[in-house]
Amino acid sequence: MTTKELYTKGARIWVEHPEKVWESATVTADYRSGVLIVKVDQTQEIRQIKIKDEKQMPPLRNPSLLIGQNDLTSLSYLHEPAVLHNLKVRFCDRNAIYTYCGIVLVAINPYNELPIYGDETIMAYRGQAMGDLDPHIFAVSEEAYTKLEREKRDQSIIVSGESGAGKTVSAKYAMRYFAAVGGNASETQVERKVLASSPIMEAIGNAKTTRNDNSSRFGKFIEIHFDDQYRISGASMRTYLLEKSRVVYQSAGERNYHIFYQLCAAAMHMPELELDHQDSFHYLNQGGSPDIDGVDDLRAFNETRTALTTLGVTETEQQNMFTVLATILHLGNIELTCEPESTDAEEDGAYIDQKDKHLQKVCNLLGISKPELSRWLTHRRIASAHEVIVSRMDIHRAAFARDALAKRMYGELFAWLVKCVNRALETAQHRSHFIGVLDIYGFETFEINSFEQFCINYANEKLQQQFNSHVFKLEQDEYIKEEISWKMIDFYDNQPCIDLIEDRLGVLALLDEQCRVPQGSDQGFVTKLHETCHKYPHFMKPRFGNAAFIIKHFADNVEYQCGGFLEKNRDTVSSEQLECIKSATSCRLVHAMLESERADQSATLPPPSRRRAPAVPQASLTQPPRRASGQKQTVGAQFRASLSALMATLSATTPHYVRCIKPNDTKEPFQFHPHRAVNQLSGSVIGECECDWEVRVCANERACVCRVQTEADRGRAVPHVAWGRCQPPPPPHYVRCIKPNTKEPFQFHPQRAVNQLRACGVLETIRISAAGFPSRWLYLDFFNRRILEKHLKDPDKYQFGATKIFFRAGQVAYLEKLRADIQRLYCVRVQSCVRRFV
Ligand code: AD9
Ligand code: MG
Repeated sequence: MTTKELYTKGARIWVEHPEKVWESATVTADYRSGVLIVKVDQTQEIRQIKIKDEKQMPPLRNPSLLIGQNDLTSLSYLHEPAVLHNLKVRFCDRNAIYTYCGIVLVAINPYNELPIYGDETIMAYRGQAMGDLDPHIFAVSEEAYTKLEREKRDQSIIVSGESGAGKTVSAKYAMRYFAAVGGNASETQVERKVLASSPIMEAIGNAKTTRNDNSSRFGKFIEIHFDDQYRISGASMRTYLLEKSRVVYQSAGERNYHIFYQLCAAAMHMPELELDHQDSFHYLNQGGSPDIDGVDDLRAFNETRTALTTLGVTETEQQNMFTVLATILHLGNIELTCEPESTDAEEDGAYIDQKDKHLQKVCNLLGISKPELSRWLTHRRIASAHEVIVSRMDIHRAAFARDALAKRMYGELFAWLVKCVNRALETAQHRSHFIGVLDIYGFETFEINSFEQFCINYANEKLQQQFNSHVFKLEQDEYIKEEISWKMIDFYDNQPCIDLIEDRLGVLALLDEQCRVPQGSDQGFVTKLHETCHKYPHFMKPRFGNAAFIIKHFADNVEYQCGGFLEKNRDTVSSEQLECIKSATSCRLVHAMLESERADQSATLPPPSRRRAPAVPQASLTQPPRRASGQKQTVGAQFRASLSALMATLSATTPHYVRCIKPNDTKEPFQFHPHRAVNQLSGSVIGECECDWEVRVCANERACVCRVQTEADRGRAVPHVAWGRCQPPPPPHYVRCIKPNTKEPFQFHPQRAVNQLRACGVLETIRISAAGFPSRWLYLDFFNRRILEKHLKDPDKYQFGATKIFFRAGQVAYLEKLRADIQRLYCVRVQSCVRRFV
């Protein structure tokens, strides 16, 4: 079909809108070269759209018949507005939070408890092929489990999305599924331990942020091991990039890690820790928002303890752990002043009052010397080739050094706990396969982006590369299997962007080099970048200023401010302070935690041959591996090594992707009726639910959604939407009782959603699909419905495969339109016959 034939009067299209992103419009006059006249459906505004290039005509709308499908790739026109509209219809009108996009499961956060995760739902999905039932995280988990059995190949579920989009919740449901189907009828020890690892990791690695009350501040990859009988035999976990800065600083409205507040809530039960109310600690009160709605920290503390006990962390180990946490809090309260104790002291700089009660408490808790700790909190030692100088630090440097010590202690405690969890999960039982679940931070871009965003976006760049090549390969495998001729489809390859980061003279290498030179500085680093990296197509210098650099990532261009890059990459702490802490006599854990520690010598420049960090497989960022020279690896180098180990693991598995989308920033739930949503297996009519809202099953007895729009609708005919209209009703039937909140309209912000869809590669999947033959029909389905050659004149628009017919984008919509036109004509004729007859 030519452009002129497609854009005739009455054609339905999408036009851009600043807030809604896209809005629907109708062509009002047949298209003539250069101008398209349309009427916007909602406002009735007439617009003239100038067409410079006919390849960039406004996107066409799909026939209504195709809207609301379970799988976005079954849309005939595959483009951004079609994806957005379909997701919106499903989410807002049908409250369906899950939608497939080819091999990806798109999950939109409902911000409310839904009755779709019970054991009966797990059993309903057990043994069902993907596509037989509504899209669900359990369907993806089932697919992974079945493939593990059938193909005897390791599997992975990769969950991504921005903060608060629902990654951790999705990962937990996937693990719950495996625990249910891979365990015995009653949970055995191993499954209980796997599930108990979540509250522990959340206590020490999650915190309240402005975006999520339970935000994970680290990435994790959990492998669930299965034996020959496909029963869970153990598990293991790797963690990535814990946000340590939170231990000493929180922005307004945010909190430190949950465990600190839990500990303070339980302070009266542990007087030996000499703790106080949470608000009295500098490390806990900076955000000014110490509570979380609906969370009782004392109760959470007891849950953490129970989970620790389940995982075999002994009472003594737990006590030691709390001692270290209390030490960190007291350390943060030690007051540094510029006032010398005696008036005759001449030195300027930082002092600590020897009667400072928090200094005393730290020393009591650990059993360390007070003069020694006080000395090294205010002095530093500088070793040169000829002499060793000990000098008093200024107050800023002293506070910085103290905070660095607190961060290091917390980081080491975190790493130690991960080891404990692994010790408990890695059983001696036989392990033949695993399913890995990756819950990792999605692409981030803020007003000010720093080293953390750089690392996160680097990780996403690697994951996206793996995703693109996998989708692309699957697509082409299908063409080969169906024996249709195909041409190479080009897809966006991130390698040039990864090169910019990883090359011998790339961002990471230049950063490491700058960390090693004696006069290295953030500014020196960025200047070197501007000089060296301008040749990379993915590198840009900002238009204004010299303190930043821009990387053109697959999802967006991100400007990184260089301030703090060196310090964060070095992550150093005073070796004298560390030695002092290690001399602890009353807390054995400190030794276990710091056993890998050695003095930091970051100011020394290693010989050139050793400048490149060797890859450390399986390295976790929370443990500081060292180079052969004994020098600590930089954070960037460790992250790079742990990412490449992760990629190697993932590429040996069959991946499954879950992309979580955050529908709004205000955490508005859709008001699912909390106490009565019936999950019924028989499919018969439900009647009324407790809340008096009507619940019905559609006349055709398919699973349905019954919605009550407003209070006034009660008792009247309820609009309902049948699920899976084009497919036979799936057993079992689900009925969702939904009471939309009339005061708070369902919140789906298209602008926010579309950015996330772009960032998490859903639109790239669509693009790869659309470049090939996105529509496929089984011959049987197609039979009787189409007469191909007659209507599709161009043979490039379709191909006959072994079992399916493959269509280019838009062809099914075109055939549907012809069919609808013929039906309309037929109806008109019948009506006129009837009229004549009457
Ligand atoms: V972060 O990057 O760790 O800050 P996540 O992990 O993406 O983030 P999380 O899973 O913690 O987000 O979800 C945030 C909140 O959304 C949860 O605490 C729930 O209140 C809510 N949520 C997410 N998914 C669901 C769901 N399937 N059903 C109900 C959900 N609520
Ligand atoms: Mg999370």
